[in-house]
Amino acid sequence: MTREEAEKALQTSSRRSFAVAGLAALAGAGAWKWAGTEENLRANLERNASLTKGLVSDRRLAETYPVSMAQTPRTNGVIGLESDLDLDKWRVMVDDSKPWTLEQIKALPKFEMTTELRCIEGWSTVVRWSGVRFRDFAARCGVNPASTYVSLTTPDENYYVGLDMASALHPQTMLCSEMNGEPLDADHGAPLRLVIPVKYGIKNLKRIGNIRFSQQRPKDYWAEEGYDWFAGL
Ligand SMILES: Nc1nc2c(c(=O)[nH]1)N[C@H]1C(S)=C(S)[C@@H](COP(=O)(O)O)O[C@H]1N2
Ligand SMILES: [Mo]
Repeated sequence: MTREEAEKALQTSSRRSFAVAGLAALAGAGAWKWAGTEENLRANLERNASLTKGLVSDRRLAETYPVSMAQTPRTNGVIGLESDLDLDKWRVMVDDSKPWTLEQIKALPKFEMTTELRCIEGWSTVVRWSGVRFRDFAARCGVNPASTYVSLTTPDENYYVGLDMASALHPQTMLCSEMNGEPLDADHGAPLRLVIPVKYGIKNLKRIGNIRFSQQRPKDYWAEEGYDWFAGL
């Protein structure tokens, strides 16, 4: 499968399976109490992820390392981090209408991994990351069934990345709140950042403010400067 074919297959499949999941979700009570329907959605999300061998798949995991190798990466890139942040008022806004607190996100199943943060400028650092899988979060977001992309931005929208759905739902893509066992500091993206080891550092957006699901390829800060939109490894 070429990347183009894989992307097309993914889009068709996402639309179909999200539609099924969406209907199931409507039958349920609220986004928070999906119990049965959440299972369906998760199965659908996983089917999508495994369809995308040509792009990114569950079988193509980024390498993991022993925790003992973890180090603190340099602070690289502070676009969208310039203003002070009131952690008590901070929320992740989903599709401009559904706010999540850090506590709500951290109540999802905990996920930890030790992977390399790779900057496109040529350095990399092994880091222990803790938080939750993005797919677990997405499964509870009441996602528009037709969505094929995800956009993430800082609260001020000065830094923004776009992801294809398969990469967003990859099992190692996470909403990260801790680095090497400590809550993230401001420079590394407190209180919540994206960690996506199948992509270069540029996609690992710090200080998440907005998450939007869409059918159009979202704008992407570094793609606009000429870097590959996928920025995959
Ligand atoms: N908000 C925001 N996130 C960002 C950046 C940025 O400038 N602003 N730079 C990216 C780049 S290029 C890299 S390599 C990583 C670096 O993460 P670190 O500072 O935790 O090492 O953050 C990414 N996330
Ligand atoms: Mo980077």
